[in-house]
Amino acid sequence: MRSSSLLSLSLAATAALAATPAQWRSQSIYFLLTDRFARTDNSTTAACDTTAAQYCGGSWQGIINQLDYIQGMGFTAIWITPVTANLEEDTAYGQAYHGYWQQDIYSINQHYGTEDDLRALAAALHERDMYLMVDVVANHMGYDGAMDSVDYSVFNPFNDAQYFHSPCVISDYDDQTEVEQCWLGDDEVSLPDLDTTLTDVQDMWYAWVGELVSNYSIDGLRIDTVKHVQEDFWSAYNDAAGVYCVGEVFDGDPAYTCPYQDYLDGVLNYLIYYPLLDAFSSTSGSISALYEMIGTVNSACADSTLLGNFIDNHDNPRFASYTNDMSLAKNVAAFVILSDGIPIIYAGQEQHYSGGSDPGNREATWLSGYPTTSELYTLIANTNAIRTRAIGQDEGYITYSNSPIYQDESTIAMRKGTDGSQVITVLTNAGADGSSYTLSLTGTGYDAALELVEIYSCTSITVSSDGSVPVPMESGLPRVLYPASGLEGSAICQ
Ligand code: ABC
Ligand code: CA
Repeated sequence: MRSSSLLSLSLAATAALAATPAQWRSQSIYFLLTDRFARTDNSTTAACDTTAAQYCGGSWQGIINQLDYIQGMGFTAIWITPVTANLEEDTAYGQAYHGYWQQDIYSINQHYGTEDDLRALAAALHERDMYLMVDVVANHMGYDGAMDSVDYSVFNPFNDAQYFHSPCVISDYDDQTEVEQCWLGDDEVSLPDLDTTLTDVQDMWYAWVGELVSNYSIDGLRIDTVKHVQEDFWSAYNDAAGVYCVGEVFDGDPAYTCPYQDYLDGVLNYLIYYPLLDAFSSTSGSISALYEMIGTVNSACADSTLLGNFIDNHDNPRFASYTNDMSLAKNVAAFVILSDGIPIIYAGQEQHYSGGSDPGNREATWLSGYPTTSELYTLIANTNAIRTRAIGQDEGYITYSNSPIYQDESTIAMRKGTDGSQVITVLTNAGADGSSYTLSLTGTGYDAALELVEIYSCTSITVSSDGSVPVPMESGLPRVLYPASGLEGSAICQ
């Protein structure tokens, strides 16, 4: 007994990368629904009808099998959906294939594999120096049936009504008391809302989260439904987890969302999400609103470099459902990766998936056959590569506040990184029909006569004697500049 617990302790110590906020800042995350990314049998043809909302057979072992595909895009971490055991019924909204309808927090969801498979996933990631982020839910459990019909005895450990708020529906999202104390879901699938102000409930969650992290060598957590639990619950939860936590506060208002960063290491960047979507989902989107929000987030949030950036996720229609213009998809992906914060790309985004609202946005990735040559796969790989290069060469890159240096009706340029090795990103919503012209860009901080490389086209550019940079714009494509000397010895444009 004694020696085996010592053994597992030492195994955990070598396996876990013990990831702090500072360590996560420089990561790049690939987000996937375990049920929808890859199957144990490596099938690329197994049917998966998103509308049917049933388990499609994705597994933890399947993820292990496809780590080359993920790492090949330059990702250093994955975020997987919740791992706890969920309700088993086929509800009015289908099965709990997404994992957010938990009933037993001490058992894992066997549809995805065994406990050993989950441990093997952590180990396989760590072997590649990659991190594992797991999604966790503390706000609620899940039940197939109406709010007033819940049989609380099915829950483990919260097996009695005393652990929950009395049933009521969140009807007014401006009423924070309702948002915290009433229930998500509806009378088809109710989400019994835990009374997270009770010491008993808090103690169970804090103990549970610490055990989960150490049992499975988890490096970070994505926390669900953060705005539905009182703020002061979260500091102790984050502490008990002992790893970087990024919370989901589904709200685009910095005044509402930023304060949660005083209780959790980071939050998902719903602040940038809305203006980013607007700016690039059409050729008439507002660049200035995006430009402005960059500054607002910088001053309103405690640390913009610990936010989680995204344009696609499983709750919102995919970017490509708004526009099929590939150049716009490239620009928006470049923004997600090269602005402040930790990039998060959602599985299928690299194959230009275009599913609409939940459940349409949860396509099975395997149906594409994991091609590594598609346009966005390559664009994402190149963009992660330049970010990783800058992080490696410039100690100040990752904490440098991304600074917008130029805007016009269709263009935004941003600078990130300290003098001499800054990355300049020039994005446009001109679209694929956009004209070819040379943008004379000032304010980059580059010295006159410096040799630069535009990393997507591998074009050499020389900074003019007056310090301006002639940026060749073409067909609405994004442009990323880096000093040529900084690329020597790398795989970028050599
Ligand atoms: C199921 C079915 C769906 C069906 C639905 C009624 O029931 O699958 O087909 O339409 C899980 C599953 C879902 C499932 C739900 C409910 O459970 O994944 O498939 O839907 O059973 C998280 C997760 C999400 C998860 C849950 C629940 C929570 O990411 O995948 O869903 O564990 C709210 C929550 C947020 C939650 C999201 C889905 O709902 O706050 O935590 N996500 C407003 C509100 C937000 C609200 C949002 C969407 O609407 O303020 O709080 O999110 O309903 C901006 C504002 C925002 C505003 C938006 C619309 O506009 O700034 O505040 O958001 O301008
Ligand atoms: Ca709640």
